[in-house]
Amino acid sequence: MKLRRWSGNPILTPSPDLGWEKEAVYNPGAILHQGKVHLLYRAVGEYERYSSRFGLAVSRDGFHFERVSDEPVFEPGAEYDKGGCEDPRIVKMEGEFLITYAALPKPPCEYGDFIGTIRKLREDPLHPRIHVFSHTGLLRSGDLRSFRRVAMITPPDVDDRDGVLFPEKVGGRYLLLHRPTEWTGPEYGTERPAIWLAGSHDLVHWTDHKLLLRPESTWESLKIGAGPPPLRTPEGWLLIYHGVDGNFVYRAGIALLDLERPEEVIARSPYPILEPEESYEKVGDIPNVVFPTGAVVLDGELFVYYGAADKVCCVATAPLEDLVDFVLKFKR
Ligand code: M1P
Repeated sequence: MKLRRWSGNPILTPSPDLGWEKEAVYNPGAILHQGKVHLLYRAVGEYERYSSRFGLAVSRDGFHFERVSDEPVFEPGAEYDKGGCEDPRIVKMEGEFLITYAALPKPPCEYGDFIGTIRKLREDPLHPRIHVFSHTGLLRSGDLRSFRRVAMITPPDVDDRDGVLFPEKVGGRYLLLHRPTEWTGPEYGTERPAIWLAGSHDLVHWTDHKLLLRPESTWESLKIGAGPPPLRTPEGWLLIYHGVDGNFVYRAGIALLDLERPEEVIARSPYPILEPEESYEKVGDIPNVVFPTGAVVLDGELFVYYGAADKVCCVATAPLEDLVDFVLKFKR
């Protein structure tokens, strides 16, 4: 089973009038709030530093979005995110929004020539990428327009992004999915960067790290990372994630986790549910990328929001029940 792209994709493209987002808008967090889908999107205004910030757009139907402001709603500022703020994921707990994001202590330009790499990738999609060091940061917000930094919540010495909170406590603890790049090798039980699960009582101190999913199929052989926050369904937590293959193609996969014991994987599809096919997914700043980061359910239909080719925001949908039935075909 595949997600169905909206025929009107992309839903958000860079605005040439807004200097801070004129080059790329992608990898958006999503949540339903006051009857509207809110998209907190990553924005890039120039390629020299390639530093990202967040903008906000809203929609009543999940397809047609309008920007809330001409200004970014959140920008780099702390020691641990002064190089950039990327790939937000949103949950609402105890009456407040909690946002995890990739926090860059140094901007991408300090790791290499980003604009040069983008130019070369247009000719050769296998051209080596620039790897940028990041942590997972946590924000609180009451309205998604103003934010308060809580902490950096992954270990300071580890490159660790794709930090994603569960939308509710499980077994009395907050739960976090994350992807520590260096936790590979026989002592970690995974040869490639994988999705780990951790628990916390205060959202700041995270312990009990467990390997949850490691790359298995060829299409995810290089690394995997969590996508939108897991969705509660009667059958289990539905987790959409991204997988990267040896040719740097990014696809979306799906798994189902036990509701009370999410460290137990009930089912996992060996097939991706979305892969780059359309020109806006194949050609952009980074070619061949679909990168899901947000999901909402409207009248039983799952809307998955994703970044395409690190350039634009898109949406693809599926009946939630059908997706659960699909993944249950691949029980563990
Ligand atoms: O360029 C594609 C993606 O590459 C990285 O993804 P991952 O989380 O797998 O390391 C990130 O830089 C992501 O933002 C980007 O879309």
